[in-house]
Amino acid sequence: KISAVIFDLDGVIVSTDEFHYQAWKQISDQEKMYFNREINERLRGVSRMESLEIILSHSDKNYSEKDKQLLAQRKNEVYCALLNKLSPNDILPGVINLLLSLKARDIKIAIGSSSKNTPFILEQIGLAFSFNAIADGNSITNSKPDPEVFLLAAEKLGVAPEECVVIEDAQAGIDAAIAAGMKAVGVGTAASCVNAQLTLKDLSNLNIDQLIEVNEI
Ligand code: B16
Ligand code: MG
Repeated sequence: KISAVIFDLDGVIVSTDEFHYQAWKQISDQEKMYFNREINERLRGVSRMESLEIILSHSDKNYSEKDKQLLAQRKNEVYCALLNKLSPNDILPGVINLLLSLKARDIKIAIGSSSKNTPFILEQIGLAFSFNAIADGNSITNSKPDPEVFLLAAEKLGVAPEECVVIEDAQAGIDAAIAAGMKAVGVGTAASCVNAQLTLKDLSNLNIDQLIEVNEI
């Protein structure tokens, strides 16, 4: 039985992943740190500070804890300025249709995101009041691949983890879903992920019967 679908935010509902790349690239260039799109792929679903540590592992720079906090803060300022441009037009293909058909079938919907900017992003794209529960980077201590964010979403919904399907674009997120005892659908770049029960380019062709099948695997 499927009672809920938990959506990742960045890379599933909206392509803020490109803004993350641009913001980290700007900070890396200013700091003369090495950064490219390949490293950026490893930041998907990972928290802000852990993302910075991954970038720093490719550089010979040494920063104090306080300097790292300042770098992460600067990155977030650049990122939030980019988020100002977001609008409902940026919602990815298939998302609205899927949300509406889940609601029509009385299947609950939640957000499970590592991002501390989740409330701002949802407001920008006009979906602030669309979900039954929101679990995000502000309410967890361990980020993906730890299952905490998805378990919190299920708890807030009052639904058992095994009755939830997670939709994710990141390997870390798919691992988190499996660790939570849930099923996972991979979209976008995660579509090459072997652990997901179903992989898709985007959500435009996903129907609820497919999700029910995923949950029965
Ligand atoms: P913030 P998701 C994640 O969101 C992003 O994929 C990841 O790249 C980012 O570092 C993380 O949120 C933290 O974001 O700096 O806004 O708190 O994919 O879990 O929705
Ligand atoms: Mg994501």
